[in-house]
Amino acid sequence: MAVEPGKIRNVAVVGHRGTGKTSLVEAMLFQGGATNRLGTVESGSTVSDWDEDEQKRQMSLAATICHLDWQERKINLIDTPGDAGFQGDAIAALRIVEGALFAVSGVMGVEVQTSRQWQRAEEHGLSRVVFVNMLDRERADFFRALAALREQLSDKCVAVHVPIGAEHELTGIVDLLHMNAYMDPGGQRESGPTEIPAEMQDQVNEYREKLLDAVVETDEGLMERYLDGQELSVEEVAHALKEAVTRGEVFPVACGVASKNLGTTALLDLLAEGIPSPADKEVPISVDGASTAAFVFKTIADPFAGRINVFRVLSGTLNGDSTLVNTRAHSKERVGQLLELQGKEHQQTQEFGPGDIGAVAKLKETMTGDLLLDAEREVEVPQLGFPEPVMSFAVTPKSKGDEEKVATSLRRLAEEDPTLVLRRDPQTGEQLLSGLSQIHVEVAVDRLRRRFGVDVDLHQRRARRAATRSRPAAVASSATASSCSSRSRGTRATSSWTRSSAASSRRASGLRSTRESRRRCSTASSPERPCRGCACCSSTAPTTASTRPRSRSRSPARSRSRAPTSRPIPCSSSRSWSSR
Ligand SMILES: Nc1nc2c(ncn2[C@@H]2O[C@H](COP(=O)(O)OP(=O)(O)OP(=O)(O)O)[C@@H](O)[C@H]2O)c(=O)[nH]1
Ligand SMILES: [Mg+2]
Repeated sequence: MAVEPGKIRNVAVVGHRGTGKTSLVEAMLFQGGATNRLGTVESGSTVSDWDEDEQKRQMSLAATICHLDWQERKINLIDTPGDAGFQGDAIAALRIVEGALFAVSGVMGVEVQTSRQWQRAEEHGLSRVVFVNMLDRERADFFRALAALREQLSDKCVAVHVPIGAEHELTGIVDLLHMNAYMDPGGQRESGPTEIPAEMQDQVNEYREKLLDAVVETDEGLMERYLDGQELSVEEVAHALKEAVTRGEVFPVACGVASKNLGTTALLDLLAEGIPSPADKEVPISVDGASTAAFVFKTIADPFAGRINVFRVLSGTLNGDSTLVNTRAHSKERVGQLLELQGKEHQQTQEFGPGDIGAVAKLKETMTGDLLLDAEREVEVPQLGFPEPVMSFAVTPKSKGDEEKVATSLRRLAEEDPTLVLRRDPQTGEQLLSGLSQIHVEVAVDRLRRRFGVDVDLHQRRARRAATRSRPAAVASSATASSCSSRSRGTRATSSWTRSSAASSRRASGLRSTRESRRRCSTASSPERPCRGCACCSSTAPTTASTRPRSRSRSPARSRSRAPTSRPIPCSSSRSWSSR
């Protein structure tokens, strides 16, 4: 039986790297009874970080879909990676949910990715809840974090919980909405609510008043009664809060300690009561006229099960054993068995109703970003707006004859992660792998070996012999070789690396000198006023980031990714790339 849309809550768990998103999802699954023990990131036992690479690096590298039942609602949680190199999955997740749960460190407060994702959630009009985590850590301060949220994200951020104690002396939290307290369960299941400690009464009253002020401001009827001095019931306030959260007029701020499962009950109550269901909010991607429509926001390349597509049902009910049309490929897709995901576990199911999140294996052509409809229709396929890759490396197989296998496996990985781009350089003939960061590309190489049994080496790209202005030799030769770490700093570092390596490759290959080429060239008069691309100059000109002709069609991000050189990568660890 499909779950009614009014009983579904779709929540993307987002935030800066290492703020405890995976631990928080783990705690919610545990508290909701979906699991029997509280796994930890350190021991690699969480539901979300099930991938070997994630466990090895102790960070999420891809979105994981989980679900639990709470207050007779089905809460779909999408745990997303916080690292900027893996932001593709967070971007896609934010596109298909009604609500975003922001994990924020109680020590660090608002960080770069927090602000970026907040901005994205704002663009999509998502309801937002914040969880200030890690309050047991030294220098953690809930009230400082709250002030930073109000100052840097929105002054509509308002506390719905406050901590009891601080740092190592944190003993629980107070739920200001229901006016009760939860004590630290020390990693066990949280037990029922208890009385608010008497010594906290003044502080609790102060923050409860701030909460009521924020809520009644969004509801005129309630405001009048509040100003008349009438007592408002918990249900009334909760209802008004939910309406305000749905409309984006209040952003509730919860708190706790994910790794100890403190604050999870109150958070789950808040998600169930505060985040709107698919029935209460406009569908994130509307498809006119389709009775059944689903949007694929994630593709998993499983070496055994093949391609698994994860979708959000936009309208209608998706049944197993049915046929749908892929609007991009204009092809029919036979839907076989439907799957409900819980981390890496798949459970077979018959159907998914409107608003629900599910998965399907073995579709022929469907990938991330595709729309599946009941019948062929002219519709605009929504764009997810993934960032362009900023780093490119040449990949070569360790074993001769593996070229085709490498290309096929990399294509499978790129299907799974659209921010990973594979292409062949038409000039050098090299197979290039581009990603959002060095670690992004490293992880892809690790996955090639582990999932597909292919070992590859990564190299800097060879110099391209593009038609460019020549560069004064003095500049090129004076550049010093840069290190791997300086390259990773960005555009400027990449340019200096490019200059030095292009110059050295020119020397090494015995190319004609700039003087010689000028003699043959009728257009260039001096190195300071170089030729703009005749054949003789282009063959001698070092191809640098600063001298490369600008292509209008190319985005700045793509331009930055070009770092031509023939050197092997001076990797920070100097270990073989393929042995990691
Ligand atoms: N002391 C303390 N540690 C925590 C808490 N929550 C998480 N941690 C630890 O913080 C580290 C990062 O936690 P994760 O759950 O992996 O954080 P994340 O946000 O999922 O990280 P990414 O997926 O890499 O963005 C792990 O070592 C956790 O055990 C907490 O409330 N208190
Ligand atoms: Mg994580």
